[in-house]
Amino acid sequence: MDSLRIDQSWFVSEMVRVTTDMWRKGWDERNGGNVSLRLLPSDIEPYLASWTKTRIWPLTLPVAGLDGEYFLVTGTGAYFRNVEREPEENLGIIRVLPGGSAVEIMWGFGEKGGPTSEMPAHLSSHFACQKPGSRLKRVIMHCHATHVIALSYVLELTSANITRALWEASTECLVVFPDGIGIMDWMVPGTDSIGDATAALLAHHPMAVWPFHGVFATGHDLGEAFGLIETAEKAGELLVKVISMGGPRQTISTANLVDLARRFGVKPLPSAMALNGWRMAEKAGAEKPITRLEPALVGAALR
Ligand code: 2HA
Ligand code: ZN
Repeated sequence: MDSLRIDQSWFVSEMVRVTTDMWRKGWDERNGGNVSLRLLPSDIEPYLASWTKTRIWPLTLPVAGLDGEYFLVTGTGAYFRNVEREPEENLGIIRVLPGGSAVEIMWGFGEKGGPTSEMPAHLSSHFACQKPGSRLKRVIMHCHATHVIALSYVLELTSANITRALWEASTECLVVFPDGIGIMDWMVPGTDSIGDATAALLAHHPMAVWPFHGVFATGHDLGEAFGLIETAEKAGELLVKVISMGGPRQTISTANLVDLARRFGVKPLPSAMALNGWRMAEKAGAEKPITRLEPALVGAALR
């Protein structure tokens, strides 16, 4: 009998499809973006016996509470454009080792590769999203959704304001993400601290924005996480166009949002409902310079 082909499993096929779609959307240039999908014992059981050559990959941020869990993850430096052609080079399956300070690479990532550089944000978020008694959110998805990033340069950066702006930009948004979108300050990617901050936001919102960088979404499956980003990004594109046409002259009102929530039986994020519309950020003036590095600081950073 032929051995089971893991590249034909539902999880590798679905991951290939979603990363390819993300690349076609223009959300994942070069090695931008990363996705992780939690695998269940029933998913991996048929393949366990074939994974004989495994490698250890240390993690910078030990994650407690995920011992023994398996994840299908995009690779560090992997180009989403290449996933379809070479899944075994660009994707891999890891198992979290006891204590969470390293993972075991079971399959994939080519000869020497490993999981995404954003592993701290992925594993911390998987841990933060598992809530006893509720269906497991198996997916964390990061990408560079163009219009949402563009908006982070002009909107006032609070979770309530970004949420409200996107809710007003397209009628379906409040129904698709009633718990809103979280936002944090700009931080260096790939670090343990951005991982902690992301996980803290994703415990309360299905999506989070990294200003001037991209978005993180959660989902029970890959399609749900993709759909969330697709919806936010569509609203983001509309809002960029509306702002470019001189700003809205009319919009979806608070009363309209209340009616929507009632009709679809959702409880919208109270802080976003409490706003009277949304705001652009203050223009950076002399007192509030945008980040401008002093020559001495640049020198110190490069030494
Ligand atoms: O994996 O998108 O944030 C490349 C990135 C880092
Ligand atoms: Zn990124």
